[in-house]
Amino acid sequence: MRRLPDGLILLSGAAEVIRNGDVHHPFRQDSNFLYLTGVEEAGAHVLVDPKRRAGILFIARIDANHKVWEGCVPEPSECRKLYGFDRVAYADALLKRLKKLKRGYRKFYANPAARKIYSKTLSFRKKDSDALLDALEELRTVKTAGEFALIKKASAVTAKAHRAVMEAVRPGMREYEVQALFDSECLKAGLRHLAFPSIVAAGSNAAVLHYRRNDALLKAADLLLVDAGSELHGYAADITRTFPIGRRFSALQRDVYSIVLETQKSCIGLLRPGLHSADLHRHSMLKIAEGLKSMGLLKGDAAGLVESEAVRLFYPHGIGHLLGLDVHDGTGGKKRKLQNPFKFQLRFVAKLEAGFVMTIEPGIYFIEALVNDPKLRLKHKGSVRFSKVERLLGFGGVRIEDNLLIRNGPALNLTDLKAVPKEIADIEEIRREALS
Ligand SMILES: [Mn+2]
Repeated sequence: MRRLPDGLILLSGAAEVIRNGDVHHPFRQDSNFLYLTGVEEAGAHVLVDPKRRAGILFIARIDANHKVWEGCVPEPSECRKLYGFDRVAYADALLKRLKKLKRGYRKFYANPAARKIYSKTLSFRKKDSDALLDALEELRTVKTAGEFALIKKASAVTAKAHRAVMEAVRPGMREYEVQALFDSECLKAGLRHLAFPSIVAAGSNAAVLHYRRNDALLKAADLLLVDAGSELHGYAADITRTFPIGRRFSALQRDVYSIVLETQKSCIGLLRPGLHSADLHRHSMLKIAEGLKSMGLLKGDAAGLVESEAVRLFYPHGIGHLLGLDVHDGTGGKKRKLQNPFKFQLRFVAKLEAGFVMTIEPGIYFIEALVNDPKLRLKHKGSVRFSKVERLLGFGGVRIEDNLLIRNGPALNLTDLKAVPKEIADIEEIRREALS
């Protein structure tokens, strides 16, 4: 209301999506709608009337058939208590209400779902809708104590599920067995949705950044990368661990893992309000460039390897992202927009603020599509020892990811490192016990 005082604000929740025939996809509420209302049921709308300083929640009126097949949903009186709205009505009354209210307003701020449904009743302008989405992105970026508590709980459950996986993995299993274990640990804790499909990538599959096939065999000599997170009332956790499927890291695995771990810890140490995400990312690229140099895979000075993006052949993603109702949360709205001062690509460009929750997740991968790309080979022939790198193409990759709260002073790591360690000695101890 403060941000957009001159117009009527209307948001519709997400619609149910058919999977096939009579079957729907599991329902997930639109994140902006969830942020404003907390309503996780389909068929809801919210109307904000700044002139009367009123917010009204509209919920679906369900019929007897719905009650027979799907069961009941909360009545308006229960919704008032559940969601903290003074006024709750049925959605079939919304059209009439809009017709009455629209005379008092010249602007209508609506989200895309509401524009689709009510474009015959109200005249929407794209510009106004964009202003609404921008205001919401701006609001959602700094987390309140309540939001933080939900992310913290999701992160705690996620860490425990990762631990269960680390203790249960055996050579000869399939990736989907590991996925089933991770997912069921979250479900058993009452967190019924995952923030994204779990990535369980053994050996060379870890070189696929968003690998989803999850059907390969686990071999003792390989590493297993698990990137997965649960969701609580829409708030996501996102943790990655990479560990040996056998008892120990090989010398090569240890070298690669150590570079990623040192990079991750070094980046976490830099986190503070005011830090530019581009500087943070550049720091991670430098650390990885230095590490790959020490392994004899890159040559030249580290700053030059960052500048030429040679290091991106092995680390082709960002250092992290904001975490919230979307696992890749928005970066703060127009008000926070900054230039990327460097030439390398970057999606997350912002100055960190107290109240941001973000991931720190550097990685090193040996990706055939990059290593064998003729243009990249030509461009980087002076700085990449391709003959050595080619021998590592079956390796896969290593990524280590924790969830952090930015605050005054050192950042708070939400990932319980006792539950799900990342030091080599601690991981090997768990693996040794698991396989003995
Ligand atoms: Mn992530």
